This record gives sequence, structure tokens and C-alpha cells, in this order.
Amino acid sequence: MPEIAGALPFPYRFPRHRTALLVIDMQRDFVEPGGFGEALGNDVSRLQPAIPSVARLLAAFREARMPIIHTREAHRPDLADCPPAKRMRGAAALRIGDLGPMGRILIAGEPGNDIVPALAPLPGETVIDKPGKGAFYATRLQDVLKGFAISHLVIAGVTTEVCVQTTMREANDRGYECLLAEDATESYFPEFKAATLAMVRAQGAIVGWTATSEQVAAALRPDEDG
Ligand code: C5J
Repeated sequence: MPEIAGALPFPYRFPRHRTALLVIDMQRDFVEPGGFGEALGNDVSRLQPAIPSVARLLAAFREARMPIIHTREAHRPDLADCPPAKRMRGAAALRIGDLGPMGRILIAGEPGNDIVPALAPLPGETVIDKPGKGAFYATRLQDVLKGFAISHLVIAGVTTEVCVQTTMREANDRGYECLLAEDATESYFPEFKAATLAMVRAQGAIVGWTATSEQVAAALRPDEDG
């Protein structure tokens, strides 16, 4: 069984045939100017360093022919799945559903809601639209994971302390053994990213493990298989 000896807080072993990559919300709406992230007042350039690291994980999982699941934070055009509390929270320049330079903010099918081109899903990979921060809430994610008989998840994406952490906690509560790829996740707030990584692996991996994308990719190379 592959092992990431340098994972924190202790080595992470994962059965190759029961492990999937879960990439959270690598969407133009969060990563590029003119989307939801910038409308909330954030410096979106802070998320861009995650792109090559997520690409490394995608290449490794594709090469190993292991399941890949992408999520998008997305609402229906009629906003029926967007609670008013979510839409009206804060003083955003543009709210969910408003028309911005990349189309309607956080609405399924709009250009800004797409996954960034460098990380575009390939045919056969699962894409799940989610109305909440956690990827299990009001989605078919659990059924998809059951279909693949998944027990272990490598998690990447943005933002670390919002949709990534919420999803990782949801997954942990459902019994999945989760590892967060340190350099394949970013936050608009570096201190929140650091705190999230620390709290995930504290107390004996109370939420899960962390490791770099290169450590994950190395463990997936055929000569690493045990
Ligand atoms: C946020 C996300 N930050 N994908 N969404 O609203 O983390």
C-alpha cells in the first residue's frame, strides 16, 4: 500500500484502489479578477500559486487512473438554491446572481463559474455543483464516493479555511481518511491557511493529514506501490 512517510502529523497510508482526488472550487469566480472572490474585497492573486500544484495532483491521479472529482460552488440561475442569508451577507460590490465582467456571479453555466482552464476536468471525471461551502451538503458526492468504493481522499482547492476545510470536516465525520495537499490549497488570508493546516493535523490528525503535492505524486508513482 502506498505511504507518504513525510505526511503530518504521521505517515499516511492509502489503498490505491480506494483513494480519490477531490478538487474543491478551482473556479474563475474565486481565482480571477471580476468574480465572487474579488467582489468580496479579496486579492485573488493570492490563490493563483495553488494552480500548478493542483495540476501536479491531477496529472498524478490521471497517470495512476484513480478517480478525480471536481467541485464548483454554483447556484441555479433562479437562485432557488441560494438562501437569502448567503446572498445578502456582508457588503459585497456584486452579490450572487448579479451581472459581473465574467457573467452572473456564482451562477452555474456562466463563464466565471467555470473551473480555470489549466485545471479543466477531462471527460470521465466527475464534476459536482454545490450550493454550500461543504461539498457533501445538498449534492450527490457521498453516492459518487460510494460508487467508487472510496475510503481515502486527497483534497485540494480553494479556499483553505472555507470550502476546503468545511468539506474535509464533512468527509472526516463520514469516516473518510483525508489528506489535505498543503501547496495545492490557498486562502486570501495566509494566516487562515496556516491555521487550518495546523488545526487539521492537531490532536493526532483530528481532521486528517497534510503533505505536499509532490509527496502525494511521488507516492503514486508505480515503483512506490507496495
Ligand atoms: C468561498 C470557497 N470562499 N470555495 N468559497 O466562498 O471557499
